[in-house]
Amino acid sequence: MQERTFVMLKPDALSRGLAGEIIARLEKKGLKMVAAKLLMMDENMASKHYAEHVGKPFYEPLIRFITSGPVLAMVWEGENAINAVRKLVGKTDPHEAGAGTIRGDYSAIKRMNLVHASDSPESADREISLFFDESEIIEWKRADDIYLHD
Ligand code: FUP
Repeated sequence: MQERTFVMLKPDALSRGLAGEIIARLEKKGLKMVAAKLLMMDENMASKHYAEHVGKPFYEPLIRFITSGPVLAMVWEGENAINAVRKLVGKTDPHEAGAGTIRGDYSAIKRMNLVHASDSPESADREISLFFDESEIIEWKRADDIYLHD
């Protein structure tokens, strides 16, 4: 099933020069970037994005981190895109994330784990609309489209 998911490269990904590497992994999987925006998140936006974590012990440091530098917000589309990207990204804690996953291969601590990816269709809808207007999402075809879905 064709799905859209929200993916965000966090300030550590940009600062560490890993944006291209992470994007390449999603591209090679056959997913298609349909929207992208480089921005600084302010506290208001960060608190909306991480609303489910308000009050948890890691919340304040998380907000400080996510507002500390530019993030690259994106929408990716493809077969089972939500689950596919979560698998490529790996578990939240880099010690548990498998080798071969983005977090498993490149991150060292839980808070600075390089990338956010929606965990359900409901989160994807909510997160996409927090960052993008529908008019900013581009419909286009990859040249290899015929190999990427039935
Ligand atoms: P994930 O869905 O894998 O991004 O993880 P969560 O939604 O559970 O957590 C959101 C972010 O909060 C994580 F990416 C990193 C941060 N976090 C911590 O810093 N410490 C924790 O114990 C859990 C999450």
